[in-house]
Amino acid sequence: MRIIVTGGAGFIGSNFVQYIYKERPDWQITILDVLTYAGNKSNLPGLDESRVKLIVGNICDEELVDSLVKDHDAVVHFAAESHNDNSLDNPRPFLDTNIVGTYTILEAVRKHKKRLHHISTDEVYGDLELDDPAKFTESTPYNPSSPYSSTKAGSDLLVRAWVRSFDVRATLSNCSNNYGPYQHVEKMIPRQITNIISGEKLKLYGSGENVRDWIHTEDHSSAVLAILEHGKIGETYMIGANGEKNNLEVFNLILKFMGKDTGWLEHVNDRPGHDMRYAIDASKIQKELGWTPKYTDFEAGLKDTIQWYTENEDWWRPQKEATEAKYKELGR
Ligand code: NAD
Ligand code: TDX
Repeated sequence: MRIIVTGGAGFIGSNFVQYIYKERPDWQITILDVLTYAGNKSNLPGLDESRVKLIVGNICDEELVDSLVKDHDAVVHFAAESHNDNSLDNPRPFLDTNIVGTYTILEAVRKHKKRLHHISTDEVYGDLELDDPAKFTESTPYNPSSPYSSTKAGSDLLVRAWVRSFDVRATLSNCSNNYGPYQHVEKMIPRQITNIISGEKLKLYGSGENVRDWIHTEDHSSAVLAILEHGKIGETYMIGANGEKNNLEVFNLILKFMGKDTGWLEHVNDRPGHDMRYAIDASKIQKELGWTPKYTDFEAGLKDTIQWYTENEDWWRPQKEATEAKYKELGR
């Protein structure tokens, strides 16, 4: 099997590359990544170049994408602009990468009749009320809130249309919030951990009652592999690990595990249009593909993540100043 992993130098894509490298030793992996601020070669340590190749290039580059897809069996498409706060500040790159980039990949897999798995997010469904008994399922109507989630929704709809109109062999997955090592310091959990290490306060948006459904990134990777190998063409699979927690709970855990009191917590301006709650019903992938998450103890996973950021300051320190300067401009 020869696969292309787009966005394979980002947080989740690089975890997937490492996972496949370990779990499928006979596969050849080509990473296509333009190395934006979020892509980092050092997310990919210890890989043998005879099995993993990094092509630095843009998924919107039709010629490049076409030439790579021609020589591979499947594309696993992680590449995206992925941060809501950035999309609220400057939506344009989200339209280019998430919409035009996905279109470019679809046209190449259509032409060369290759398998595609498209990575998406639970945010395409909008948000739930705190007391809503229902969770997101594969049939929840799309209702995205931000430029980020609306471009991800648009990319999902393109994939579905290419399946129906052109018989493209594609599957989709919509996963909840990931955490773990190598996540960019702009995202909630790494931002707070690295703030404490830097002597800065934690920055909580609004009241902190917003709920996210946390999953360890390696569980996301194992689910994607299950879909790639056993998923039914044209189907969507929700990926989640029953990890609902409100933001204040997560902040309090970070404070506790890092030995700080609530004086370290600062309430900052809320994110415009801030989604209240995400929650995933993952029963379809569990029943149909037999997938189950391995990292079900969130507190243990969070402790490991704190330890990783504590021990890998060389990795995150170069991103930190520019990230916080951007937040300062946004008042968050
Ligand atoms: P990330 O921002 O850490 O990584 C994105 C990667 O894509 C980077 O390496 C970047 O260089 C690359 N990239 C961006 N634009 C590109 C382009 N035009 N051409 C080639 N490469 C490009 O993102 P992530 O958090 O790892 O998310 C990966 C995927 O998973 C995204 O599709 C995202 O929507 C989805 N997702 C993320 C989460 C989460 O919690 N982070 C949850 C569900 C789904
Ligand atoms: O400093 C912060 N303080 C804070 O309270 C940051 C950065 C965030 N937050 C809040 C906003 C959200 O309620 O924490 C929650 C999580 O925020 P993010 O890490 O920015 O994630 P979110 O907006 O939920 O989106 C994430 O999950 C779905 C990923 O970034 C997306 O790529 C994925 O699609």
